[in-house]
Amino acid sequence: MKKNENLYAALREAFPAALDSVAIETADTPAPLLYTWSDLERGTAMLANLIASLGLPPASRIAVQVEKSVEALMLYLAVLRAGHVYLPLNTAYQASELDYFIANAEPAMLVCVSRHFGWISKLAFQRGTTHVFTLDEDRSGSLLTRAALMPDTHEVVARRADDLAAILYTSGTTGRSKGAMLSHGNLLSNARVLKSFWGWQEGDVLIHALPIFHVHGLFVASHGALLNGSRMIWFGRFDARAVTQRLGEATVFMGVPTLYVRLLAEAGLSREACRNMRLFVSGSAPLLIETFNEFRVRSGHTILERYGMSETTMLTSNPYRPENARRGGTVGPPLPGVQLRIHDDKGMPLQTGDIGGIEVKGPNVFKGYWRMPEKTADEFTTDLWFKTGDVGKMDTDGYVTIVGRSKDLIISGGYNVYPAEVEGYINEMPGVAESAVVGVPHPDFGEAVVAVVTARPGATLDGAAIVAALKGQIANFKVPKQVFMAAELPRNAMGKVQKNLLRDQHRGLFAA
Ligand code: MLC
Ligand code: AMP
Repeated sequence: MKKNENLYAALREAFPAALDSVAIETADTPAPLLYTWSDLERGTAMLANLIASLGLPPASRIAVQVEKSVEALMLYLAVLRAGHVYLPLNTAYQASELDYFIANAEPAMLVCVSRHFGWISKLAFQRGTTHVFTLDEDRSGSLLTRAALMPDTHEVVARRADDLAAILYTSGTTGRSKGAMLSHGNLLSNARVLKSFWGWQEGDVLIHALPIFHVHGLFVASHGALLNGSRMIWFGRFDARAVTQRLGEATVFMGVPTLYVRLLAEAGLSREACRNMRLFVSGSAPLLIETFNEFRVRSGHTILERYGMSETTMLTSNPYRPENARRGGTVGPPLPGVQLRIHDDKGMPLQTGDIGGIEVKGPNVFKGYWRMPEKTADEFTTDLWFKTGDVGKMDTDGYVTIVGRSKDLIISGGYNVYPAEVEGYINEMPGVAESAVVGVPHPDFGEAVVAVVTARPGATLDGAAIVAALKGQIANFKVPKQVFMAAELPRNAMGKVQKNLLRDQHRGLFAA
């Protein structure tokens, strides 16, 4: 009989023999909660049985917008187990963003926090969703109440490597977000490569302090610990002081650069605090060389920077060994099994060391954008390499350096913001003639969103009012930290807005 290629089956196989040992310990609940491996197995079985009892069509999308909790992680695992497709949504997304995701993905089932049940369930039912449950941070809500009535054994539904496991929405440079379709095989192959490449070993303990609605926290961090049968110290939200206090009990930490900047601001971050640590990983946004160097001095550890994206999970990584081969400012060579090449904008290969578009191939590369065959085709070359939209170079020894992006994208605190989307909302506001959204250096978030807006003749506009209006419409992290009014936007001879001039003009806005 063919082996079940369901990702959950592989994770389950990696659970330690002592199922009553602790798998996850919460760090910021009112009292610590201990979840054993057996709790994970039984809890995900009950949730998978609940999902199965709904009789959803095969490969249904299950959309989830809830606060981070161990139960939310179990829900993800249960969706895998039940053979459906997990669709995580950032908790910052607002009604219009959610309406789009629901309309586009047509989830059969949705789970949200109870305080948003009224409006979200209305949106979902209007779009054909048949079941809406609630799950709150304190483990209350209809999802767990219903799951508690279910049997605690469940046979993992058979899936092939090529079957869909998750859809992750990622914004587009033009138009609306696209759902990147990731298969069980995409996720498992990447998790296995990282397990061996990063030297996961017996006794490892992961501090998990990232959100679980994006690749970094949901896949890279969670799969890493689960596939190694390793304990996690689980933070619902990142708190630099609290994390620093727990570092001594851990061996692995993963963060976006903002997390490292905030750890460095803690007086308690020292070699002694990091005495048992084996590995600090950074990714999702560029890590400043200053942060890399300062962290090495303060903690005695060299951060390992890696590079990836929603469509591909992890692509490159600095070496695990030897530690001094980790080069600041680079994202390391391609991971085993990943092919990476640098091409010019006409699709021609470039010489080693030349700067161009990064293109990739490998078992980790996604299956395409959900219901967008044309967009999928646009993002692949004719010989089927995925165009990342990142610009970089590769040295003679294979190390990749990212120098920019061909896509107009801002990465703020590890979250992606597409200027075109924010400009769209601003341009709709009464009295606005046009707008340009740019990213400027920010000491905490790496880049911060800033907008420059021109008014229609006769209209009087106020930057603060624009910010206030945007806050009710789009996720908070996309809202410009500042809006400037201008008589006109700078344009080149072709009439294109010169965003580089705006970036230069406002570069010092958040100088540390
Ligand atoms: C919060 N705020 C942000 C922000 N996060 N503003 C800009 N950028 C961000 N990333 C704003 C809020 O809107 C709010 O504004 C104020 O800051 C305080 O909010 P908060 O919720 O208290 O913030 P905080 O908890 O401190 O969150 C900061 C953070 C968080 C850095 C911990 O942003 C975070 O967890 N980032 C990690 C993102 C991540 O996991 N990315 C991985 C993507 S996967 P106001 O105005 O309301 O006060 C990927 C692929 C790969 O990219 O390679 O990994
Ligand atoms: P996302 O769409 O959220 O998956 O974001 C993916 C993007 O994050 C990539 O295309 C890169 O632009 C960026 N990214 C991820 N890791 C790194 C890194 N280590 N350095 C620079 N940029 C990164």
